[in-house]
Amino acid sequence: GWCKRTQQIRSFPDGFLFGAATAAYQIEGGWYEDGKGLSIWDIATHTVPSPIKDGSTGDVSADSYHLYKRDVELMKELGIDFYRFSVSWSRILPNGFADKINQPGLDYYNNLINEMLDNNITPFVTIYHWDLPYNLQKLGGWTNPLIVEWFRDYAKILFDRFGDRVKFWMTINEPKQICYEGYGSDLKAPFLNATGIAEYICAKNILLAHAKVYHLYDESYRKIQNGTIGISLSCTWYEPASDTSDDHQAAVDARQFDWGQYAHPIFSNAGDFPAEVKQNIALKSAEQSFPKSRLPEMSAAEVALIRGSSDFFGINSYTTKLTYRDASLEGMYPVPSYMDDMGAVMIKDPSWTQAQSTWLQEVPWGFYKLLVEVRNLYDNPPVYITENGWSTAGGLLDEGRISYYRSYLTALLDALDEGCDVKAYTAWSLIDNFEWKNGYTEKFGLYEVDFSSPELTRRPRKSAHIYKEIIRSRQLNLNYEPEDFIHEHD
Ligand code: PNW
Repeated sequence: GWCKRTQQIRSFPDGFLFGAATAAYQIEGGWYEDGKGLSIWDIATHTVPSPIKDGSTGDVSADSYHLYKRDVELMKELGIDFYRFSVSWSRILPNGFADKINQPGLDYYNNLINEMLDNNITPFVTIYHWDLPYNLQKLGGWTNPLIVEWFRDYAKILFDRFGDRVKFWMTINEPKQICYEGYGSDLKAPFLNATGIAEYICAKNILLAHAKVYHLYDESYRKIQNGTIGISLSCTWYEPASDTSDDHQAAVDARQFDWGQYAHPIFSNAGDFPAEVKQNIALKSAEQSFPKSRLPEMSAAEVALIRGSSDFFGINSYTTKLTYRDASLEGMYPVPSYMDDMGAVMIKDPSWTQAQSTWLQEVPWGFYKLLVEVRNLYDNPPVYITENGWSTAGGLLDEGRISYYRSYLTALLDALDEGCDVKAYTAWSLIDNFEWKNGYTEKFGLYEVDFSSPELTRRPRKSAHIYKEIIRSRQLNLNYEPEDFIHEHD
């Protein structure tokens, strides 16, 4: 079981890496500059009426397209080992296809990478973080199997142009959010909302696209460029709401639908979609008179292509949900649907500390259980925590974020003590940014961005001082107080 250590100072192992992350659409701005093409998020934020909570856009955001040198100053000040950022596909390939490469787009990322390297910050590049070229969405986006080739063509250009200096690659950020939130619901662009069908087609295409790019790197670039490449999955911990076997099975199903759907094909020995996912969807499909399962099958060759196609397990983890089975909820979800297929109900525990984001609560023991479960299910793969963070409404004195980072890093240290092979930790996010449908109403930054100032001024929050000391000392000291911060900002 999980038991929070009371030790006040604990050390991270030698070689453990600390970083911070962002994503292109959330920080760059420069949405229509220097030949960039439109992405699905440019289209979404310019739709009338706006689907975004505060009606905002990423047109300018933190303007990292122009202020990247300032961003690198922040990285240096924090002392992070690496910075995880994403490349905007349509900045490199305005039409999505590899026929026309946009030189100013290449220049931007070359300048950013070189500036980081000059300051001893290791670049960690996410190839795809949700901003699909609109031109490809018109052709169905991630539901069109041809995207496997389009994505491979795009990734090849990044390896060719940046791979001499970039040694850490992530193919795709959070397939579940892309497929379920974007295609199975209207939570993310392109708001397709075709649940029970589209998210499963997307899932298979994403796994194949990821695997093709992994093998491209493995076969044609690794020898020369000597880097490492993997994928990141968003992993929520689902805790049974009671001790009944029904609720235990509901929690297993929720985990398998949420992240097992992507992790099992890549990280398990058997490969393919997990049994729970295949069985649930096949059963429901039959009941609903579909001639075959709505979950696309994988051929033996596809299973083999995907299995083992990641050098590390990238985990984005934020929170935990209670899970139960309720047979009387028959008719609660649309049919067919992803939620109905899963057959579990997820709720928040009101006693857990709540962030500004409704979905986010502080549950460090859930993070610990998740890491141990990943160790158990997938033979202890090398794990990079590629996102973890806390939202507030704003302000520089962010005690809630400090408590969250400290409790989650404590859970991480406990997992290391249990033999989990966690090699890196990434804070989300370096700076405040465009939080998708919630616009600028939720702040995740270690640094505040003053979006009302023409300079888009960046200022360190108290949590930035705390994180900086953790990185400097390679230790978690629960009693550390940054004196200078308190004098500066009283
Ligand atoms: C991530 N969950 O999404 C995204 O990668 C970021 O772009 C985003 O800004 C950040 O988290 C904060 O929302 C999430 O299931 C996906 O709990 C899933 C979850 C949380 C965040």
